[in-house]
Amino acid sequence: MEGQTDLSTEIAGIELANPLMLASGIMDETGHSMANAVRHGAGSVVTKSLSMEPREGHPNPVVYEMDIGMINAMGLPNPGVEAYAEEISSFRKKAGDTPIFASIFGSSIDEYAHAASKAEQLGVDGIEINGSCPNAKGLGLQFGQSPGVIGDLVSAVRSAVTIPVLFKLTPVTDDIVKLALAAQEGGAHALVAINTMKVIKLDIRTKRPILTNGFGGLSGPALKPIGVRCVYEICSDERMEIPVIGVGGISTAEDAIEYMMAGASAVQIGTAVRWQGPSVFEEINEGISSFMEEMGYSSIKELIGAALEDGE
Ligand code: RRO
Repeated sequence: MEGQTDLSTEIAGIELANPLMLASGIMDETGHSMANAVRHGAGSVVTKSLSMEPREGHPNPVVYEMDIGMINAMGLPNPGVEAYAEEISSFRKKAGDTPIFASIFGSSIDEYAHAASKAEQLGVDGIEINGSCPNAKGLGLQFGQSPGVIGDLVSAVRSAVTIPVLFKLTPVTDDIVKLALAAQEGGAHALVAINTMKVIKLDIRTKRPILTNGFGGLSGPALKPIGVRCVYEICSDERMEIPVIGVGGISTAEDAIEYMMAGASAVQIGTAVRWQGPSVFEEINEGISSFMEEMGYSSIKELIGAALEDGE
């Protein structure tokens, strides 16, 4: 509770003190940095994407920054899920039982399931399946653009763990609702919409892409209307039963509220944390509370889906 306003929400039976989550891939390399996001007001965190084996990622340059957003092609660098055990326990020591979700990926459905099971053993509260990284052949999008593959992937991960399973969707598709329904049918407890948009930035002097990987993923303000549209489309579909977490370009309370009115039950913040630091969580929580007071909302749950046809 913040003043008169109740910011608490729930995802797949997991209680969140507020709807703001640290998105995967930003300031989540250590238990300390994730706990710092919580200290500054994040209601939960997502780890960087973890695989069974360690990965170095792509060589520099891996990031291109613009006013309208940021393009990254990190290439899924991570120390491997088992090596991450100390980060989870350091997070627990500092942030208590604040929910932590492990983002996982693999090069096969079996590897995804195996990584999810290892992550559960480390004591995380839920799994976020990353089937949507645009930055490495064989490690992301090909698992997340076909409804059939999504269904098989989600059900394999569901069978491998007992904790809630979230599926993170790509915007690189002509029908995100179809992908969302496939994840729901596979047994996902919740969806995360969206990962970054596949883009390219060219250097007109060298006539080559600026990032070593060529393509990259666009995040930040330019992604927001795409993310809001995806959440709105998914949540407008009568067949959808599971909650959706909105992500893409959130840097203000207004952005977070817009996503929630489009149907999101919680939101993730990444690029704004990188640009402004973790205090952005405090600012956004305060902004949401002020808006709720001004508009006469007492629980944030009243905002969820308020802009949809059958909303309030
Ligand atoms: O590591 C990355 O290049 C990366 C990942 Br795993 C992802 O899911 N989304 C993204 O934009 N970059």
